[in-house]
Amino acid sequence: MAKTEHIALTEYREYPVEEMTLRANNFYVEMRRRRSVREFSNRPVPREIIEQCLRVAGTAPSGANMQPWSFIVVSDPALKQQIRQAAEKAERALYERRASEEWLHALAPLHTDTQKPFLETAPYLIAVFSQPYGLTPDGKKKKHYYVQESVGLAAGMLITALHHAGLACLTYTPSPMGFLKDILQRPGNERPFLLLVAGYPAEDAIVPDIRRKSFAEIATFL
Ligand code: IYR
Repeated sequence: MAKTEHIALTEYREYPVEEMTLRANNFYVEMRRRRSVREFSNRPVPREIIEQCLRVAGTAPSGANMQPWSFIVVSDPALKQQIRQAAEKAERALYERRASEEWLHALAPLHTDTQKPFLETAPYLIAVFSQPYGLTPDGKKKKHYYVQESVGLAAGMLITALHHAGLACLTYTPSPMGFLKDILQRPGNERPFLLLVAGYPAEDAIVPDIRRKSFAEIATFL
């Protein structure tokens, strides 16, 4: 077994506690403004911004450092149209047949329905794929570990990076979403994980008046 060299942790930065407190507070204030948006502007967004946000996602921790993700950025109108048509077909099956009453009830505050115009309006659809296994240069399968967790972490960092840059996004998971693999012609070792819709919000965008859980509800110190 080849041993990996270890190197000094030169990039870590410690801040004085006061500064650390300020940074933590400021970041919370920044992040709590994030909302999932379903109404997008068609204003163009420079590709470099999306590229940098994807670089951030690529810094996520992953099981055994396998980095079991790939990000396919779709801006081509014809592809976006195909994705919208396939997604709306899946949504019709969901809303009209597959979803339980309980599920539909949970969704009611969001006012979602089978129509997904944002899939064509937003400048970017970022399809996130997971890779349950990788392929070595000689074509052998290499197992990946904690794939869902790893890709979830990368997706969270991508959402954070997009928000931090000043863009809006929507975590969109049509079900089933195998069509993404076909339309985007992904290899056999990739599974669609989620579709992130990114761009500027529409000028008149509205969001549901919903609340986040209180701190006491989500955190316990022992
Ligand atoms: N995919 C459907 C339904 C939906 C499901 C969940 I879970 C949501 O948080 C929101 C919507 C849709 O997008 O309409």
